[in-house]
Amino acid sequence: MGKMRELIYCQECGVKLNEIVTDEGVNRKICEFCKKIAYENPVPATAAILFNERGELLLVKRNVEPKAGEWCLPGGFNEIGETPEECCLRELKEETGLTGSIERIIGSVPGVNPFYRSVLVTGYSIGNFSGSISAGDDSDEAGFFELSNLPEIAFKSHRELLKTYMDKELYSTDKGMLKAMGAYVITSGDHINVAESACEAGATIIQYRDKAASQSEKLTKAKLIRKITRNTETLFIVNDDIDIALISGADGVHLGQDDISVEEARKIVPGNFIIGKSTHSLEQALAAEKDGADYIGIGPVFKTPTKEDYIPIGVETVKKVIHNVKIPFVCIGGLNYDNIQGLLTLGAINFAMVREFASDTKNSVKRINNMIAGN
Ligand code: 3NM
Repeated sequence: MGKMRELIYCQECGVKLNEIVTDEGVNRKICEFCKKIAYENPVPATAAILFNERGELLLVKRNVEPKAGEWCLPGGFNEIGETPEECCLRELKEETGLTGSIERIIGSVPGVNPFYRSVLVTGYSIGNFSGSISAGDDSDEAGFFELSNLPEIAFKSHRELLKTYMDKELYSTDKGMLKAMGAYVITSGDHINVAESACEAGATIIQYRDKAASQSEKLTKAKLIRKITRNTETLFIVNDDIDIALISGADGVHLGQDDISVEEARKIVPGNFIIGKSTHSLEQALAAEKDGADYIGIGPVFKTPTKEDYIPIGVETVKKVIHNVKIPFVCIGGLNYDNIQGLLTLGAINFAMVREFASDTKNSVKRINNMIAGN
């Protein structure tokens, strides 16, 4: 990064600026001709953090200085009259061809810029993106990169925003991680034992699903599973019961079609609380996405005794979901080692199971995760 250029002349009339010390004791520059202090404030800019369904990060290759030819987050300077959020989405569209919506603000980071002196970059995470990549405006190329294989990111401010995003665990407990749920373990039988083994095997998600227990029994078990999963990488989700999820301190709740809506549930949960929704058709999947679900279950893909009244939706519906739904999805219903292979080939990467994880849980979780990883 070049040295910060000092302001020497008045930007309005071109007269050389004088240095003064204000009544408050602050060093300022003044244009004696315009009778105005030349405030030296950072230029507002924004940057977009966007992950695709595989957990890869969107970057653009700049074609303008500074840092032409280098990769950075999509973004740019605020235009007069637009909000930072509008700026971020406009720059995203101009530089990558993609449209999306603001998920959350990540933070504002100061930066030094050889042309614009000082900038203040506000980062936003972007969700619900659509469109196909086509680089434009200040970028020559745009593409998704695996986190383990990122090119050097040109701007320190962008690197800091990305770090904040990761450190706040927005990535690990938010949609980025959910995109790569892998083996999603739904407990049955000896729920605590299954949860313990699943956690030990490194399952990404454990869902406590207990149709037989009373509410008070469920709460006791949910608290135990919370204890098991606390301070681990494993997320804990409670099926159906939002009250038990909240009281036990779970990371989220999984709602069925007959439960309260995602929109209503959202009103009473903490900001980063995960809300999943069971869906049984493309229409329901799209409705759940619109309703603000963080992820959906889609199934039953195949016939299953665990939910025997349901008609299987089949592989064709999974294909439609892959092509039409932007939020993370997990396949469910009648899955086993054999039929998962075909779903993996289609591009599905998350698999929720009851029976396969009911016994020999540890090995089953490892086996499924290895399959997903392509081993
Ligand atoms: N939900 P198994 S299918 C709990 O389609 C559940 O929403 C489904 O059990 C859905 O892995 C299902 O034993 C049962 O087939 C999954």
